[in-house]
Amino acid sequence: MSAAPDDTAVLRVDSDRLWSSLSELGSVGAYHDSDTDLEGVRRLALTDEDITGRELVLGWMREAGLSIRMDAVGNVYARRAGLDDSLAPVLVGSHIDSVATAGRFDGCLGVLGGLEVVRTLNDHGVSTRRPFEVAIFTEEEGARFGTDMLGSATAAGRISLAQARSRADRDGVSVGAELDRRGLVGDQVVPMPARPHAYLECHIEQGPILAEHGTDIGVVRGVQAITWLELEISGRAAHAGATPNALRRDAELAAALIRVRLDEMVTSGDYGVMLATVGRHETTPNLVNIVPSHVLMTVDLRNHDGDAMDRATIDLHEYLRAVEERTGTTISVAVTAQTPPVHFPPQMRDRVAKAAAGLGLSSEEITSGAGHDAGEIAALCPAGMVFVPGLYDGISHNPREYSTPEACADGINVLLHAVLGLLED
Ligand code: HGY
Ligand code: MN
Ligand code: MN
Ligand code: MN
Repeated sequence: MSAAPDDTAVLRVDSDRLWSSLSELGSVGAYHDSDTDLEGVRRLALTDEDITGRELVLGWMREAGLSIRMDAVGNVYARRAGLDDSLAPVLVGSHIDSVATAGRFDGCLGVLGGLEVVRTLNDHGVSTRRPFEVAIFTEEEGARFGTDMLGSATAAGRISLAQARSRADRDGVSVGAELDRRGLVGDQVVPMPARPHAYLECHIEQGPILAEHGTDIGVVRGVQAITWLELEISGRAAHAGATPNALRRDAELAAALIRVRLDEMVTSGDYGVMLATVGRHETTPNLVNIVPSHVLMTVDLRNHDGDAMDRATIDLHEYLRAVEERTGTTISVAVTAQTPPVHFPPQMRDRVAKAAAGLGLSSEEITSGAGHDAGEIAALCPAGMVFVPGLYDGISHNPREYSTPEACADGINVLLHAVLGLLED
């Protein structure tokens, strides 16, 4: 049993300290967002801003007495020893890389919340039977290197280290080159050599449900399936005025037909509750009087139902063939991310629900719309997530992303009390 000098049931995190950590990290990669006239955060994975953010958080972790190790894809594991240090650790964490138009909470709450749990245990001289580790996963967003949850997927073995290192950004810079250049290749191998005892991640909901219901905590039942495609549509540049319609191979027409078809697939209900997004779209030569010869477009599909997602992906591929036929273009498809739905085990959901109840907080079960590192680490050990509500319809991947100091502290108090039980398993 741990030598807890005072009853751990009364432990609470330091809300001001958590908030100031979120604010300070949020100032790294800050920019003025002209769309919202707000200060946004831009800390794409393995950029100077991400490295600066990592160094800030690693400094705090060392100050908190944590021993730092890193794996071959730059994931950080900061460890607080247990009384029996031979036992598998309880792991918490998330990511601090961001999308290009981010707020201060996505991912950061899970990493800094884990650090706040350590600081709180330290403040109260609480020792724990199991070791406790806080992870920072590399390139969770996929915003720079184009695949979702790259670091945690490599740690869990869904993608190989070679696949991870070979992912390249739009300038052709690879993950491997960046990791090597920045000295972020640790001595720990991937997939993770030893499975954690359990994993928990606190994250903002990034949607409107908890706030609409006035619920304090989301007990996450799982993560929906994700499929990312990169389509390269090749047609032929031609004069906009002199080329008869029948002779055109218009890449933009193909792209438009695909986008409308995606909307039909979503609104038809034929594929369950599905979402489709074309987030990236580049037209060449992008000039007023030339029929576009080339379009690069991404497709992001989300679906709660794995079978419906598979059907949608097959039907979309078939539709692309019909578009080629109709427009005389050729369309190449790269699948850049593909994850099935993930279901978190009842025992982890119970721990989160009980911790919330013990703190007098209301909670409800919810499925995550967004992908998370927890969805990857769930392949290694029992995993779970704690959601906190956001304001403004829970908007995220937008500088308007916001949650309150109270909601963040509630979420991390739930994380604290859920892990305290796991640490004594
Ligand atoms: O794509 C996602 O859902 C996550 O934010 N990376
Ligand atoms: Mn996130
Ligand atoms: Mn995100
Ligand atoms: Mn995520």
